Amino acid sequence: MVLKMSITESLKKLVSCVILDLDGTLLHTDGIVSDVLRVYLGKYGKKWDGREAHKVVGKTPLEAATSVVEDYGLSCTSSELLSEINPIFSDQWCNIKALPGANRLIKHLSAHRVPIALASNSPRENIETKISFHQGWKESFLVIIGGDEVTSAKPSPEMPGVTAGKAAGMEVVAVPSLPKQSHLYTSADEVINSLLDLHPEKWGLPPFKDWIKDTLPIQPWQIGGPVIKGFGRGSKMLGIPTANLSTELYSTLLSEHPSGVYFGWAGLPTQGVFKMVMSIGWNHYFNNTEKTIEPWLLHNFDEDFYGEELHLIIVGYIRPEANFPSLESLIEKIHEDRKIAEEALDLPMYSKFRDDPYLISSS
Ligand code: ADP
Ligand code: RBF
Ligand code: MG
Repeated sequence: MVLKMSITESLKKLVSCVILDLDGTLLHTDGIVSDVLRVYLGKYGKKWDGREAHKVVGKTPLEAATSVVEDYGLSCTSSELLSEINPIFSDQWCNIKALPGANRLIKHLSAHRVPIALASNSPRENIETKISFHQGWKESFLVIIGGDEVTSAKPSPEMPGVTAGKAAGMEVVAVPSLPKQSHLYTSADEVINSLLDLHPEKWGLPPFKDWIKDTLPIQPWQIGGPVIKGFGRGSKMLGIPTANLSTELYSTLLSEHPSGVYFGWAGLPTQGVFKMVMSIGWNHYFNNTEKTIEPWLLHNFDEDFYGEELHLIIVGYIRPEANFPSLESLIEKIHEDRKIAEEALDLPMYSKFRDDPYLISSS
C-alpha cells in the first residue's frame, strides 16, 4: 500500500535505503483477498462487498478478521475465522500477480545498488512464501521484516503505513491500493496512483531510463468484446468518441491495471486494425470496484460500430488520470495524448503488435 523512502536528513538528498511495503504496493493482493472472502462469506449466506476492502487490506490478519466478523455479524470468533480462511488464502498466494511497475522498480533499484528492504504487516513466513513466486525478489531485499517480528505499538515507527515512515523521519511516497483513498495519505510526501508514476529522481535516486517519447512500454495485455453503449458523453461533450467495452466481464482484468491513459492497437474484424489511445478510469455511477475502459480509435469512421467485436492490445502507458479545471483543458490534454500515441505507435517496439492475429480474430 505504501512505499517508504528513507533518506539522511542532509542538505543534499542522499537515500540510504528504500523500504517497500508488499501487499497492495508490489503485489495485487486485494484481488485474491476479495475473491476468497466473496466465496467464504457466500457459504454463510453473506455477500462480500468490495467497498469494505479498505478495512482488510494493510491490516494484520487478526485485525482484518476482527473487522470482517464484526461487519458481517458472523457467529464465529476472529481466530476461528482466521484458522478457517488462512489455508484458503495460502492456496492462492501462488496466484497473486505483481502490480504494474513492481518488477521494474525492484530491478532498477537493484541494478543501481540501492539497498531495498521489505516491511509488511504479514507474518514473516507468509511474506517469504508470497515473494517466492516472483523471480528475483527474495535476493533483492537486504532486509525482510514481518508483522510478527515487531513488538512496540503506535506511534513507534513499527506501525504500518505512511505514519510509520513519517514517524521514522523518512520521506514517504504512498501508492494507495484502493480507489479514492488519497485523503487518507495526507501526511505522505507524495501520493501516486501506481508505481508507474514513481519518479525516483525526485527522491535523489537514479531516474528510470525506459520512458520513450513520453511513453512507458508496459507488458502488453489484451482485452476485447462487443462495443456497448456508454453514457453518450464522449462524442457529444468532448467531440471524442470512445468505444466502450463491458466492464462486467472484465472487472478482474481491469482491477489489475491502474487507472490512467494508455495506448495500443484496436482491431475490428470487419474493418481492420487502428491506432488507439484510451483511458481507464473510475466510473462514479457504479460502486468503486468498477472501472471503465474508453478507447478512442484514431481513425475517422463513417458509421458507428456498436455491437461489433473490438479487440485491443495495450502496449504503453502515458499518464495518470487527472482532473481538469475546464472541459476545454480536458479536451486539449486528450488531443495531446493522441499525438503522443500516434507517434509512439510508429516505433518498432510498439508497431510490431499491429500484426498480432488476436486483433482481427472474430472471437
Ligand atoms: P458512448 O457513450 O455510447 O460510448 P460515444 O460518444 O463515446 O458514445 O461514441 C462512441 C461510439 O462512436 C462507439 O461505440 C462507436 O460506435 C462510434 N465511433 C465512431 N468513431 C469512433 C472512433 N474513432 N473511436 C471510437 N468510437 C467511435
Ligand atoms: N477524463 C478525465 O476526467 N480525466 C482524464 O485524465 C481523462 N483522460 C482521457 C484520455 C483519453 C485518451 C481519453 C480517450 C479520454 C480521457 N478522459 C479523461 C475522458 C473519459 O475517459 C471519458 O472518455 C469521458 O468521461 C466521456 O465518457
Ligand atoms: Mg464512449
